[in-house]
Amino acid sequence: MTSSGTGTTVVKLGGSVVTDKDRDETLDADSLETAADAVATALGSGDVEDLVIVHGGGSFGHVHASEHGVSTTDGTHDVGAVHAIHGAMKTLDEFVLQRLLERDVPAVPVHPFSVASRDAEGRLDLPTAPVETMLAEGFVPVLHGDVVSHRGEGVTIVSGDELIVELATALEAERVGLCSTVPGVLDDTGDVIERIEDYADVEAVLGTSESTDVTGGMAAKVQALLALESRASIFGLESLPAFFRGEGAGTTIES
Ligand code: IP8
Repeated sequence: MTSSGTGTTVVKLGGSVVTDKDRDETLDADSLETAADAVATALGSGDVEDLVIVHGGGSFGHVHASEHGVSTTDGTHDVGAVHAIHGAMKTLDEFVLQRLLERDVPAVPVHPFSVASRDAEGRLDLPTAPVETMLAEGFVPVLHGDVVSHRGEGVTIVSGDELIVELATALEAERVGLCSTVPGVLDDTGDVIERIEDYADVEAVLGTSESTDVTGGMAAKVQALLALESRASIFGLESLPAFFRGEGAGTTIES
């Protein structure tokens, strides 16, 4: 499912990287610029050819989702809530796209709310033909955590972590990365855990995120990446260039 020699790379820029998670609807402009620089360099050097970017919600989506009591399982039929959450994510997405376009990255938006849905059991259906065609035509699709129509629930939240799992599987991605504000998954002494093969080995040290995060913090991210067939990594922003070059970065997650 790729048009290039390096395979498809799927990377998520965590909401905690691109936003200030502790201040409502506030961008972390410096970090976003750094991430956008790394993307532009990776594409310019040929280290990465087919690239899909996903970004999280941070202080944009999560604040509204939690205000309206919406999670990945608890939905709402309140159309005002739908617009508040989706609108905040579109605003954040515009900032992300703008920074990429300024660096000549051919980034194009894909809003999951418009294409994805959940069935009554909560299973996500994300049609990926548009993303595949965008890649084949030389674009860099940019998706984001969003609201998603959910049979029997109205809308619920779809996290960027769920999206990277769906995309990585459907696109048979070579490299899957989750860029976070921490240098990897940390143990209880603050050291980066180099490799995780089984969730049970790290359950005790993961804890819960301190900021408002309706999709579950680091524990959910590790579980989502363990569900992948391919090798994934969680790393800090400083390791994003190394990840794009195909070098080891942060914590490798492979079951
Ligand atoms: O930050 C959640 O995406 P995440 C997006 O990847 C919303 O968990 C709308 C809360």
